[in-house]
Amino acid sequence: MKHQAFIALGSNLNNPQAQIEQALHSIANTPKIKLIKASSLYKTVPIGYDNQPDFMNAVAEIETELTPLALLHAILDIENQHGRERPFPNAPRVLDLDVLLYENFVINTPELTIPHPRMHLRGFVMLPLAEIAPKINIGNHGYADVVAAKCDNQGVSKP
Ligand code: PH2
Ligand code: MG
Ligand code: MG
Repeated sequence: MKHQAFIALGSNLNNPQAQIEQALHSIANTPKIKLIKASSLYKTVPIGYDNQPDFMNAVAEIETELTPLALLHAILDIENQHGRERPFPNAPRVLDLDVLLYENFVINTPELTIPHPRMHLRGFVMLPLAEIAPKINIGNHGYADVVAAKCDNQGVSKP
């Protein structure tokens, strides 16, 4: 069975644009994942922990035969291939890949929460998502384009 899912990509270390572009290739080359669409790259101000470089962010639509947990493990492998380290929460990173949505599944486990619990508040997620899937539903928050319009004033711009 093929499942539609959306992945958020973020980087603010070691040539963020190249990190995101390479990660999109890695996603496309992962068995049981087909890359359907990638958003533009967005330059974004850091949210949560301010004292770090600006980010590049994007969102990808995929089709996958992986379960949600297997998909999570596949993207964590890609993060690790890029040398991801986790010194503290919201620390600067070479690559962050998050599962945003997996069909309309609602999953609440210690390892994985879908829809991503903060996505509807984050311009750096919602603007790229609304670019490629304006009418996708964000859990019970409504359409991506409507949610994105509410969080557009967060230092998100095209580079
Ligand atoms: N990721 C975070 C926290 N803050 N800010 C921006 N602009 N972009 C991100 O990808 C990001 C963030 C946690 O994953
Ligand atoms: Mg994240
Ligand atoms: Mg993450």
